[in-house]
Amino acid sequence: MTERGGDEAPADVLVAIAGGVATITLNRPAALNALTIPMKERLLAAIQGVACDRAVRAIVLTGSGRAFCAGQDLKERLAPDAPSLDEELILRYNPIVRALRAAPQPVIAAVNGVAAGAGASLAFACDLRIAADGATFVLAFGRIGLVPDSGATWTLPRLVGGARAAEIALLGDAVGAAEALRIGLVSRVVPADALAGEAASMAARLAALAPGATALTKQALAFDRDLDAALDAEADAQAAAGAHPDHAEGLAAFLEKRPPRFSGG
Ligand code: LHQ
Repeated sequence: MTERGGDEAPADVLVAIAGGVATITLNRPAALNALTIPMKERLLAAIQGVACDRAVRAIVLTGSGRAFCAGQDLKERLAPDAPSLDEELILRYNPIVRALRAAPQPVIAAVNGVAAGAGASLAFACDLRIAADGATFVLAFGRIGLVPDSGATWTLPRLVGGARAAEIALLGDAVGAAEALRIGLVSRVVPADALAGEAASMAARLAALAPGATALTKQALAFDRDLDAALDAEADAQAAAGAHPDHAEGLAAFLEKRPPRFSGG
């Protein structure tokens, strides 16, 4: 396993790479992994770093301790020289969301506990969400006189539909794991002590797939497309995937009843 951290990066964002899977862990548990400016910069660097690592074929984003991420560190906002809100979004949050969406690898949010504010938005921006049974999602913005950000106004209605998104975003009530599963906000809920294993096993399955086709599927599933654009994009993606040797290898493996050996690239 490759560990990045220690001398190379402060420990509030950990990156571990093993078996084609990069696990990025928000690691500021005493503050429920609330995001400071340097932590956001390290998170962006971590995502960008693993996104361009050809050995990485799936990414897991999770938190240490009892929270996934409590969003913006609100104490930092009280500093007299705190950047303006829009500057903070444009310079630091939006690039993180874009990096999650632009990464060719699928990103699994392993939501181990509370995901609040921009912490919930980060989970919404991932390709897959699995949750511990005690996890909650809180669009806590209204409580501090802010509006949902970091993509949540765009991702949440597309994940759960407009009616539920309006309740979650406007009322700000915590959505528990069981409710999140019921409304399609997450695809799996497991006992807390099984979450890391579940995420690792899902990531390992993703990592064994043809990476080019997986990247194309991720792009094609981007839910900002209208149907016509999606149909065109599916055709383009299929042409690109089909032209890659991994497609021929996958077909051959199926016909020969053996596991595929994807070359990637
Ligand atoms: C925290 C935080 C936190 C600092 C817990 N900051 N310390 C973007 C643009 C720019 C700026 C503005 O924001 C944004 C986007 C956003 O993310 S805005 C939304 C920010 N997040 C929130 O409003 C959530 C605030 N936190 C909470 O509501 C609660 O802490 C939750 C519901 C997450 C958890 O509640 P509890 O389980 O009861 O835990 P707690 O409240 O006791 O927190 C434990 C510790 O973590 C505590 O520290 P302490 O030293 O007292 O033990 C909290 O102060 C600290 N903490 N969230 N966001």
